[in-house]
Amino acid sequence: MTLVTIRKAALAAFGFSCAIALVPAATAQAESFAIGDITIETPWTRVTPGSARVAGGYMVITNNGAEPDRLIGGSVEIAPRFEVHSMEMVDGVARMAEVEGGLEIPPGESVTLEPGSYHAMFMNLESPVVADEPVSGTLVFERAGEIAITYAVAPMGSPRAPGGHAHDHDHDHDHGHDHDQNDDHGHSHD
Ligand SMILES: [Cu+2]
Repeated sequence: MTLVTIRKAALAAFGFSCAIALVPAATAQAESFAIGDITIETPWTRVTPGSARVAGGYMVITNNGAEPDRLIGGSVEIAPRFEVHSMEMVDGVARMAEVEGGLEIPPGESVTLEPGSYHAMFMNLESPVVADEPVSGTLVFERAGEIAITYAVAPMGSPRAPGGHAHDHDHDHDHGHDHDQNDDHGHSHD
């Protein structure tokens, strides 16, 4: 009887290690990422015209912890500079600006980065965003630290993540400024 018990235990251990070994393959195409108390869902960007100098990065960031955290930086493989921007209407004109001190992610809450709102901005693109070529990068959080993520690629000008992610807020994005579609929205970054 003792022998049988041991063999069962050995089988259980074998099964367990197999399950662990499968995890990397299963998550290779995942659209969500996590580090510490932070989860990042569905990072996405958009195909850019060949002449584009910037591209936007969008995602939903959730803080599952009890303390506030901040998105304070990041990087992407296709551009030397990564910024976190806000966008708001000022006297009928859309203005965007770098979020000073990082974008706060309050405990227990989610912050959505999306066209027309907060977004990551890839500055001074060295290569365009191309369909079906996900963009690798990192995000840096004040508390949770640095995490590697991958942005899925939506069509040029798409208002939402590829794959029909139901996030269809009814913002008025058609306010005539050129951030969403064009390559240079008047920033004077060098
Ligand atoms: Cu921007």
